[in-house]
Amino acid sequence: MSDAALLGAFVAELAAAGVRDAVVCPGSRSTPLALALAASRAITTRVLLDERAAGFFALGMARTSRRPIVVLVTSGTAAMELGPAVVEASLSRVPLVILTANRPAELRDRGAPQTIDQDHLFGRHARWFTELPLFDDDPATAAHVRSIAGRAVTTAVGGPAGPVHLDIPFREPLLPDGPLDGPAVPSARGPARGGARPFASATAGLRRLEAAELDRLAARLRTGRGVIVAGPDDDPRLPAALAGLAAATGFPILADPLSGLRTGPHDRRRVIDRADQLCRPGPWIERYAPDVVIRTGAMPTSKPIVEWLARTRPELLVIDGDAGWRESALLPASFIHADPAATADALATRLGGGPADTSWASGWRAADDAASACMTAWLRGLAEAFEGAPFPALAAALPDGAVLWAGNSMPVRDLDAWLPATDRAITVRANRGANGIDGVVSTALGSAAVNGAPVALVVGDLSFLHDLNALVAAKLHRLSATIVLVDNDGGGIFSFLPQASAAIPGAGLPEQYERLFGTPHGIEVAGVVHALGGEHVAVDGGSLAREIERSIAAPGVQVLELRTDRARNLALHREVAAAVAAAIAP
Ligand SMILES: Cc1ncc(C[n+]2csc(CCOP(=O)(O)OP(=O)(O)O)c2C)c(N)n1
Ligand SMILES: [Mg+2]
Repeated sequence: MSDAALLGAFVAELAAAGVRDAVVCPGSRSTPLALALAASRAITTRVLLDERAAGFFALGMARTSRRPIVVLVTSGTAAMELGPAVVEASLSRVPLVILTANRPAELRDRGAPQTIDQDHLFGRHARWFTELPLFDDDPATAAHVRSIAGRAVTTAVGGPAGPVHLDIPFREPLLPDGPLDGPAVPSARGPARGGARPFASATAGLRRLEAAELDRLAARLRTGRGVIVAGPDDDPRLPAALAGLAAATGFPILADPLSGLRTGPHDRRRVIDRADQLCRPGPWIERYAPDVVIRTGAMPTSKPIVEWLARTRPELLVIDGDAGWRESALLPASFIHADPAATADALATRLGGGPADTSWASGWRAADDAASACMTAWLRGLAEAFEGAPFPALAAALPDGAVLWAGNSMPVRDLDAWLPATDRAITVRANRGANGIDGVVSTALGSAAVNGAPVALVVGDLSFLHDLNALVAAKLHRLSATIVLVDNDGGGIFSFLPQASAAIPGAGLPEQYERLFGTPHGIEVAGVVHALGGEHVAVDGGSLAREIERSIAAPGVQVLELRTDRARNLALHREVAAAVAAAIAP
C-alpha cells in the first residue's frame, strides 16, 4: 500500500518546481503515480500507448512549452523504450523528468516478471539518476522524496538542461491508501497540505563574463572581417541579441534555420539565409574568408558551412552558456562559457554605433540577395515536384506563433537551403541532438499538443514509417498538424553520398546500393493514415502551396504526400547549386 499523502505531495512538488504536463503510458507497477498524476490539479496528464513515441512526444512538448515534461512508464522494456528520446533530450538540452516504476528490492534479479536492471538505465545520457525509497509514511521518507522532486526538475531544467531519471519502486498492493488530490502547490512546513513553498528549490543565474573580459573581447571584434555563425538554439532572446551584435560589429549572421535568426520580427538586415549555398567552394567565397568567427548554438546543419570553417581556419570564438565544448570542425577554438544573449548584448553596448567600413557586410548582403533571387526564380520556373518547395510555401502560409518542424535526413537540409528569412514569428525546430530519423512525427505532434497556433512538419517517407505510432497519439488526443510527407520511396540522402556513385568490384557497389541504402518499399501510406484517423492528400508541384494553406486551417492530422524521385532530386539539387554559383560569381 502506497502512502497517498506522500504520492500527492511528490506530484505537488513536481508542479511547484515548474512541471505542468505529464505523459503517462499504461502499466501496472506505475499505478500509484499514474493515479497521483491524474489526480493533480496543477499537472495535465496525457496518456500515450507506445513509450518510444511517448518519449519523443514529451520532447516536442518540452521544446514548445519551454517547460520540463514528466514521463511515467512501467517497469521492464517499457522503460528501455525511452532510450532514443532520452539520448536526443540529452544532446539537444531538453528538460525531461523520466519516472520509471520498478519492483521493490526483494523482487529484483530473481526471476520476477517484467523486471530488468533499471539502475542507471540511460547511462550518461541522463543528467542525474537516483532510486527513490518505497513511499511509506515515515517522515524521513517524506522529506527525502519531496526534496528529490524539486532537485530532479531543477537538474532537468538547468545548465545544461536535459533528462533526469528517477526509478521508483512500488510494493503490492499497488493502490494508494487514501485520497490523492494533494495541494496544487505544496508547503515546506508540516504535511503536504496548504501553504505555498516548495520543499527544496534552487536559484541559479546565467553565466556572465567579467567586465574586463568583455572589454578585451569587444576590442578584438573592433577590427577584422568577422562573421557570426548562429547554430541551432532554442533561446528566444538570442535573435535580437545577435542582431544587435551584428549591427555593432558589421558582421553578417550566417543563420542556421534552427537558430531562430531567420524568422521573427527582430532586425534581419544582416541575416544571411543562403549561406549553405554561398559557402560552397568557388570564386565568390574565396574572397570572403573571415579572420574571426563567433559561433553560437549547436554545430550548423550545413555541411558546406562547417567545411568552409575547417578550410579557412579563422580565429573561432564559441559562446556556450552551458559550458559545452561543441566544435566538430576540429579547429582551434576559444570557448566563452557565458550566456550568449547576455554576452552579445554586453558586447554590442561596448562596441556602440557600428563599424565605419561596411563593404564586408554589404558584400555578403549582395551575394545573399543574389542567391535568394536566383533560387526563387529557379523554383518558380520548375514544373515538377521538388523536395525543397515545401519550405518557402510553409514560410508564406504559417501564421505567427506556428512551429515548423523538419525531419532529419534531407528535410532539414532542404529547410536550411530553402527557408527564407521572414518577419513572421514562426519557430523552427528539428531533433538535431542525435540526428535520428526516429520519433520525428511524435516530436512534432507533442509540440502540437501544447502550441496555441498551427504546427507543421516536413518529413521523409522512411522517417514517417519509422514513427507511425505517432498517429495513434494524434487520434487519442485529437491533435491537428500539417505533415508534408516527402515520399521518394526510400532514403534519398544516400544519393548524395559516395556509395551512390561508387563502383567497387567485389564490394557490392553498385549492385547492392538500392537494397542497402536506397531501400525502396513501395508502401502506399494513404491506407495507414486513414486507418489511424488522419487525412491524406496527394500533392504535386502545382497543388502543394494551395494544399498547405488549406491544411493549416483544417482540423486533424493532414498528411500531404509529395512524391519525388531520388535520382531526379540529386540532379535538381546540383542544378540549383550551379545556378547560384553562376549568380554570385564575381
Ligand atoms: C534511428 C535512425 N536510423 C537510421 C538512421 C540513418 N539514416 C539517416 S538518413 C536515413 C534515410 C531516411 O530516409 P527518409 O526519411 O525517407 O528521408 P530522405 O533521405 O529520403 O530525405 C537513414 C536510414 C538514422 N539517422 N536514425
Ligand atoms: Mg525518403
